[in-house]
Order: sequence, then C-alpha cells, then structure tokens
Amino acid sequence: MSTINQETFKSGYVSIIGEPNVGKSTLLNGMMGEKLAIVTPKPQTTRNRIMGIVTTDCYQLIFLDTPGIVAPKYLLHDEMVKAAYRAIKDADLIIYMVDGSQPPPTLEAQILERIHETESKKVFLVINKIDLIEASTLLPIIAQYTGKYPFDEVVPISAKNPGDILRLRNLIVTHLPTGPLYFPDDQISDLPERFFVAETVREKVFLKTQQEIPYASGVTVEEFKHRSNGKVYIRAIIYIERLSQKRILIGDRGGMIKQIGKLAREEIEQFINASVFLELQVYVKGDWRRDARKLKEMGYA
Ligand SMILES: Nc1nc2c(ncn2[C@@H]2O[C@H](COP(=O)(O)OP(=O)(O)O)[C@@H](O)[C@H]2O)c(=O)[nH]1
Ligand SMILES: [Mg+2]
Repeated sequence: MSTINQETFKSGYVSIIGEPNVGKSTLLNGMMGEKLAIVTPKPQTTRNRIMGIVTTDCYQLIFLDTPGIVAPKYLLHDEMVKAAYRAIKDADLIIYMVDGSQPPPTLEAQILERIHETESKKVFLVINKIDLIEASTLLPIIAQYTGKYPFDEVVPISAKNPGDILRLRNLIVTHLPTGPLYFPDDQISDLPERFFVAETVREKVFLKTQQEIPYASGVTVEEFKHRSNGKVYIRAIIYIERLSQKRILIGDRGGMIKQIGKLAREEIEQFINASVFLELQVYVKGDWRRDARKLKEMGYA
C-alpha cells in the first residue's frame, strides 16, 4: 500500500467479548481470513487477549479476541477475565457476542454493566450461530436482548459464513471514526510467532484429550531455531498438573503425544511456511493454575 488518504481513512480497536464458546475466536479468524486464534468445541479455549489486524486501502481494524467471561475458580480464570475486561476498556467499538442457539448467558448483567462502565463509543450485539436456529425464532431472540441495552447495532450472523463476516465488517467500518494507521499495513498481530506455535500445540491437546487434561495443561516454547538445512527446530514443553495426566498425555508407547505432535507440526508448517522438526516434552508442574509466578512464566499474567 502506498499512502493513505488521511481525510477518509478509518481505523479503530474492536474488542470481541462474551461468555465461553459463543464463537469469538471463530469470528476473529473469519475477519482475518486465516487462523490466528485456536478454536475447539470445548469452552475456555482462549486464555489471552489475541490481536488480529485487518488493513485495506480504506481502513485498519484492530480486533481483540478475548477469553470468555466466567465466574473464576482458579487464579488462571481471574487473569483470563481481567484480560477480557482490559481489552474492552479502550475499544472504539465493542462486539458483545452471544450464542443465539442458547438461552441468554448467565453473566449477561455483569458483562453489560462492565461494557456500560467503559463508556465505549459503540457497542454491537452480535447474535451468532443463527445457522442452528429457525428463522422465525430470531425476532423474539433479538427482542430479548434489545430491551436490556441501547446497542448501536444488532447483527445476527453465523461466524462460519463468509458473507455474514463481510456484512459485519462493513457495518463496523461505517461506525468507526477517521483515524491513523496504527500498525504497518503488513502486520497481522502484535504477538510473536512463538505464541502461535504454543497455541497450536495447546489446541491439539484440547482436541485430543478429555475432561480435566486440556484445562490442566499449559504450553511454552523453549527453543525456536532456524537450521542451515532450511528446517525450523522447535522444542515445546507441555505442563500438566499430575503424573496420572502425564501418562494419558503421553499415551500407550507414546501414541498420544505423537498424534498431538504430528497434528501441531503440520499446522505450524503452514503457519510459518517452513518445514518443522517439533519436539514435545511433558512436565508435571502441580497446581500451576493457582500459582501467580507460574502463570507469569507461561505468559498468562
Ligand atoms: N454452528 C455453528 N458453530 C459455530 C459458529 N461459530 C462458532 N461455532 C463453533 O462453536 C465452538 C466455539 O467456538 P470458538 O470460536 O472457540 O468460541 P469462543 O470460546 O467464544 O472463542 C466451536 O466448535 C466453533 O466451531 C457458528 O456460527 N455456527
Ligand atoms: Mg476463543
């Protein structure tokens, strides 16, 4: 891109907030046209605020995907909820996302109060997953929400439908002020490659394991080296809380960890566009989710 027309160029921060599993990360990925945030059918997949930047000749949108708002049980949850509320503080536009196929969220009143406190310029209600409901039920669902807050727009979508994403994107742009290019036009995030590598490994753990294990695991990337043969050598550690969980994660003759490693490697190769040697190690680190220092080490605080 050459130069922007400063009189007409629009830009702003758009924060996506809501309860777990409503489709916030799916929306971010849809807006980006590529996968930045990991997505799984399990709630509480996202643990950090994730920035995705979309730049065209006419606008720059800086999306912030956030962890779902929950009633905290661990210090990790505390940090996740704090990260979500921090992300809406300075937003130019807040997207409050709900799942149209589910009853109204339980923490709705709290979330709306926090949105109100931010005095954020614009607030959209995005009702997601409308592919799962009958068209005739949509109007009553909209009515259910609009009485509770003076939303600037109410937008029913399916975050998996590119047409809906485009419609929402255009609507966002019309509500944003003119503004500067905050980031270089080729930058897609403020997070380092290592972060996305760790997240990809964590996603595969989420997808391949059950019950407590996904939630009891955290991933750090210890080494990330470009070798002279063109390959990238990556060593990552999966932290888990108990020895019994470690056994399951490693699996019979290492079968589980091999599967996780293979799925993660294939995706990392696509993301960084190089062939990768991925080494995964599993360490037991009891109660890391309640330990402030360990959360810091893992990048969650
Ligand atoms: N049917 C349907 N599923 C969706 C839609 N958007 C997201 N999902 C699914 O809902 C689950 C949670 O999505 P995710 O983006 O991780 O939600 P988040 O926790 O709010 O970030 C995943 O299994 C998604 O594939 C949608 O529009 N329709
Ligand atoms: Mg998410």
